[in-house]
Amino acid sequence: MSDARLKLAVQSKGRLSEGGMDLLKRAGVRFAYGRDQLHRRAENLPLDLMLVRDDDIPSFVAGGACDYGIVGENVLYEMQARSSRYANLEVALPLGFAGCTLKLAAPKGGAIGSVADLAGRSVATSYPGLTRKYLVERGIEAEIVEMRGSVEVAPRMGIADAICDLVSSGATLEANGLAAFETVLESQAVLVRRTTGRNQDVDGVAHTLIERAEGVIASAQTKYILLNAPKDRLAEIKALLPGSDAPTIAQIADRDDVVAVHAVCRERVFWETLEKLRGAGARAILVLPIEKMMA
Ligand code: PRT
Ligand code: ZN
Repeated sequence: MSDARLKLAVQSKGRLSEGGMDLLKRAGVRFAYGRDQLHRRAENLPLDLMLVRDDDIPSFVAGGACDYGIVGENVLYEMQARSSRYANLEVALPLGFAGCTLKLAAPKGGAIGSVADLAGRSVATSYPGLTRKYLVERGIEAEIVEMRGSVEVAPRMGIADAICDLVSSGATLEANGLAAFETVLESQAVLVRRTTGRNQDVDGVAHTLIERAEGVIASAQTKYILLNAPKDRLAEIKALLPGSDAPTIAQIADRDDVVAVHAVCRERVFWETLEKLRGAGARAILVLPIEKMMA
């Protein structure tokens, strides 16, 4: 056994840190209690965290200071759009949290309502690489005004005609009288690594972590459904179970007309689904969370 330890870069504070730490915790990683602001050492896996600003993560991984990193696709692809230094990075696993969208937006009811309207105009953004690439690919010549933050105030302050910024709920756009008219990128948190030059032993640790993370992500949206179904409507009920391939059908003591159905559902189970199941004659419907999964 080698003594190689996986160095994983995680955002120290912000939208990615909580989701990242939560995922690691649910993947069974325990950290030693420590005062160190920059490093955390896992107790039960050869894994060390480096707690840094999210914008530094692509360069730490690309340059080899860290082996893997958790970063938003927005930051990863922005860095790649800006410089070939980041061409050696790849997504090892999409992590399913910190979802957001990079969108073009302009003042509501104004002159700009489509990408074509941006010709000869200016766009304020913290994502100059992605914004420029998007416009160039569509043959639009517009001026890019780079801002570090508060991009949403740019049109009101006369700094730019439109903006290209991250949106999640849309409340920030709304509050600033802006309307989105185009999606530049759909983003979520991802695990990144170098395409080449990785250490095999470190990759072994990463493999364990990735398999566990896959289980955590899958089990978060997978549910176990139990219900009683009238035998003569079984086909109808089976068809209503979201993302389930082969439910278990079991006898119920002293009942010839009703069977018990147990199914693993790999899609979200909404109240509407339960209402439809009941409408099809299902009774005693239970939806249970799944704690861990391994195929
Ligand atoms: O200090 P450090 O540089 O590490 O942190 P940071 O301030 O750069 O990052 P942080 O924590 O704000 O965001 C980290 C990552 O979270 C981003 O790179 C995205 O991948 C992801 N993410 C998810 C978001 C949002 N959702 C989001 N809503 N990042 C920013 N926002 C902004 C958005 O631009 C808007 O201004 O939040 C504001 C509120 O959004 P609405 O639409 O809900 O109003
Ligand atoms: Zn940042």
